[in-house]
Amino acid sequence: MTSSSGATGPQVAIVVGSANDVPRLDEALAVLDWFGLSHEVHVASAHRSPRRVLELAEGAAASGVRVFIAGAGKAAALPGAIAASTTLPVIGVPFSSADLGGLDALLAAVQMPRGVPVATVAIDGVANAAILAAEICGLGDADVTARLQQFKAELAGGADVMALVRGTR
Ligand code: AIR
Repeated sequence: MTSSSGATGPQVAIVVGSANDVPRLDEALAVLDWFGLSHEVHVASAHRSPRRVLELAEGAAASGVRVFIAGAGKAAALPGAIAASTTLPVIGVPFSSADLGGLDALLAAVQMPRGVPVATVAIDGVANAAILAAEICGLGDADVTARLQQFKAELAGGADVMALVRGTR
């Protein structure tokens, strides 16, 4: 997918730690589509495929990516590993798991050392991650800003976020 700037990369690069995480992204993809933001999903693990993570992080800005969404469960080093190697903002999504309910991933994503921030959303908060990505992209894009204004007005009018973006209300 190409970005509106004509660069080769998407506006939003999404990275998850396992192919098993991909189905969790459903709400995020629907939100990004509603905002008209191009996106790509990559599977790369900070522990299993660290070189791939580095490659994605280092190559993104030059390809036109504006923001990362990085989701992982358990010992979720992925958002921080990406943030370590890019100047782009990174939104972390801690995924829940059966053992510790996602608290492990939440703490791993949110407790970043000074100097390497990750904007961490709630456990499994993929829709908010996508909305935050739209807000970041909207800083330099009047079309996205207009869509955000519409979005806020719909929320104030009582709209359900996912019903709104899926066009089912
Ligand atoms: N994970 C993968 N590499 C490092 C981490 N923390 C995470 C994945 C997934 C969980 O471990 O993001 O949520 C379990 O992965 P899997 O592939 O065993 O199902």
